[in-house]
Amino acid sequence: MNSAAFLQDFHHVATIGATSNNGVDRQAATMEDARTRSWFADWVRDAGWELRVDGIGNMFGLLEWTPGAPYVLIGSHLDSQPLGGRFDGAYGVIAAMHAARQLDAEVAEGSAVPRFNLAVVNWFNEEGGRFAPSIMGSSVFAGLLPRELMLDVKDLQGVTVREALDGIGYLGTSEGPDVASYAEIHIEQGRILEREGHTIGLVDSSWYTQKLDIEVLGEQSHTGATAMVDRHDALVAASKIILMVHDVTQDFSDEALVSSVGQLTLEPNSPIVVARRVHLVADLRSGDPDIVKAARAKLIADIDVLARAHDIRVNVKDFDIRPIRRFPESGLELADKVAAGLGLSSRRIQTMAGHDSVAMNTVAPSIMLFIPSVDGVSHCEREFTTDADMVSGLDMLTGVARELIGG
Ligand code: HGY
Ligand code: MN
Ligand code: MN
Ligand code: MN
Repeated sequence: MNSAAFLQDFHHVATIGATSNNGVDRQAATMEDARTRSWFADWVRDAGWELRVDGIGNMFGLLEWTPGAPYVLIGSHLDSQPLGGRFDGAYGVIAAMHAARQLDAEVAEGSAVPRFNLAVVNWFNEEGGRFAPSIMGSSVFAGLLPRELMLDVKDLQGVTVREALDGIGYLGTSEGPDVASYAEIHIEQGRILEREGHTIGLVDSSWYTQKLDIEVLGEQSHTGATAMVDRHDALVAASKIILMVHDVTQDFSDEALVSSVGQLTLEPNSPIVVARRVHLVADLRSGDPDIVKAARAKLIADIDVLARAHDIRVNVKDFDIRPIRRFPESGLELADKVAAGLGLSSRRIQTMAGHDSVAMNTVAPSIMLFIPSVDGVSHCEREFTTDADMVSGLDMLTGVARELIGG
């Protein structure tokens, strides 16, 4: 395995869309995303693999060893959050490319012809920062989200997914490969592996998550001339709702429920105008679906009381509901064996963050692997993972993919 070439590629891609604080800003279908996409496309073509782009901008590099056989698919996503980290997603794509290059060389030298072919993937819009929901490209590929509807999703400037993908030349027409199984490696984005001193996480399940799309409608007026009794200030009401979303976690045991409002838009957003409209997105997640449902019910009831008290309207819509998904035991046992063979300390772990593997696991047996995040931080420029752990993860992914292709 040429880990130096892998690290060189990783640190090169980290310069694309780099921010001044060691992060990256490569939101889906922006020019920065387009630059990593052309890097991926050139690399795949130079490797002599077939490049395909499907109808929602997912990019595949296909290695066909056994004509007509389905593909083991390995990869992740190159798009990032605004002011995001260099590792989230990109690590998994570049590790998949180098794992595939290694296996391609082994097949070329070896005698055994693999049972399955191999493909690498860069999923479109896993992050959902610009176009919601997240995990969009893999969910369309898995048939969980309708492509036509997703192509009409707009960003805050009113640009649609279709226009943005077409604008960067990645609104493809090909079909993705027929998938036999899927494997993905990703940073943990939490602090369990680091705290316990493990190198590899074997993801056995994902948390129940849902978003609430909240629209607060008050009355626009002059911040100077309007008497306080006459104001219907959407931003004051929205501020109380943001605190409700945070405080509802205290109704449950420590860390059983996590919730935040991460996105807020304000109209008209002028210093001397009382706000007319505020749009919020709340993100609720738990390992127990009943906890999310109970928290949601309490929020809806409390928001209703607040709206009456402030004589304003609040519209709440359920959005992006994801059930708990369990990964197959056979994949966990396979990964366990590979980790042991490599002498890498591993443990089973749940993921609170969403991943493309969670969508893929609905259509093909999937294996999701983690490597440690320093301080457990992610979705921020301070995100960090050591070269040593990245190389261990690359060895791990290569070992798992070698088993899955069945040479
Ligand atoms: O949805 C997620 O949790 C992922 O980070 N995009
Ligand atoms: Mn990710
Ligand atoms: Mn992410
Ligand atoms: Mn005036």
